[in-house]
Amino acid sequence: MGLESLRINGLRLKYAMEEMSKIGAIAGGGVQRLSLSDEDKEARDLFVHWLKELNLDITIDEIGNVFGKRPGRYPDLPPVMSGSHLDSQPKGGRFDGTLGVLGALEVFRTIEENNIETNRTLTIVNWTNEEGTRFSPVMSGSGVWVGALEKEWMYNRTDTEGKRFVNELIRIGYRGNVPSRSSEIHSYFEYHIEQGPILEKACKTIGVPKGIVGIHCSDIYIKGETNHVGPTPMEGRHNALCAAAEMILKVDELPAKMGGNMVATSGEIHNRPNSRNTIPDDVHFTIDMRAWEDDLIQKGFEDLKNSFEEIAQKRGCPVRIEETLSVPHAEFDQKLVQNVFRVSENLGYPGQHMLSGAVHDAGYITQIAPAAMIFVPSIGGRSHVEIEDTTWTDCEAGANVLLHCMLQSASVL
Ligand code: HGY
Ligand code: MN
Ligand code: MN
Repeated sequence: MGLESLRINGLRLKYAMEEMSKIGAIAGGGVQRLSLSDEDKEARDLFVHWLKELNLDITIDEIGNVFGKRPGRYPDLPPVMSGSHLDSQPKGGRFDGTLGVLGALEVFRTIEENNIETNRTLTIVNWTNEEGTRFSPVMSGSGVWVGALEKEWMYNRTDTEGKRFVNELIRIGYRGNVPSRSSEIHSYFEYHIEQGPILEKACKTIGVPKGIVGIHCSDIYIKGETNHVGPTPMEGRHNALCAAAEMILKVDELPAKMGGNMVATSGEIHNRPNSRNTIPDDVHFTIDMRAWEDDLIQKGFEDLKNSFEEIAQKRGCPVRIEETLSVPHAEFDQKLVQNVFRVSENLGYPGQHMLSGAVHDAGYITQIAPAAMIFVPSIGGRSHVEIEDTTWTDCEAGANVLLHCMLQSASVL
């Protein structure tokens, strides 16, 4: 059988997805596997079990990234890598990240059962804490691996209960002893659901992003003065939650003011003492800004800082602004992007060039190696929600594209 006619096993991929979806399953049909939780550990254990079945050479690094290697004919050549993440959003979907890990696993299973020897080594990876919801920031496993984030800084990040990242990593048994430092790789492919409406609207099967938007995350802390809500006159109050409310509206209004393709969101807020009859004096909220144009993000952030200072002064509520993450937009390797598009069309799947508005570990990988992504449609353009869905036919199509992209790259000497 020529390699051109090789296809992955769609049913086996569906079965693996369904097995993984049982871990952290929630009532609405989605999953909740927050990074370094018991559910994350269980998902990792199942992944490692599947890697062992394939006799892969498994390593776990100091930040918990899990790698499985299938040696090629020339093991000294830099490998071809693929993977994504098994952690999820709170009340998240079954496909985000998991499809990229188990899609790559299905590619490895297909290659193994057909006894295919590749020139280059193939590596599969599950990156730690891609979602960055329990421990910010996003993409911390790949960020440390490429050297964009400091390992010690990440170790000391805490969740809302004050638990440290490193302690939770040790608790679930995934602080490995291999240094988390990138090694040379030939090419990286990440398979993922689109998470937006473009492919469905265009009736296309495979999305081929040319890159990923830049992201800027910050944490805002406001101090007010607490008091009883009844006897305290309205005049002279320092209500930290009211200051936050005004600031959050500035965030929502920012993209229209800045133009370009910017989006800006405040998605998380902590209000203390959070009592209906006490004036709030301590508020922490987050900002997530994204745009293809990096300077737009910077200008937007300066604009917000000015407005926040004005609001803080007016309300007598001092504000502290902490920049948590700033990652410039990432451009994928043009040759690999063209390969993904060509492979899709050759397999009979209509392709669509696009941009990624979600961030992915592949963005960090562009800092050290050629990378590209493969998207499949999200039903209704819904993601980070329990009803996130993609048809099994599309899941199979994307995995076939991944298979042939990896085989092609792994044959290059
Ligand atoms: O935030 C993101 O775009 C990703 O889902 N972590
Ligand atoms: Mn993802
Ligand atoms: Mn996500």
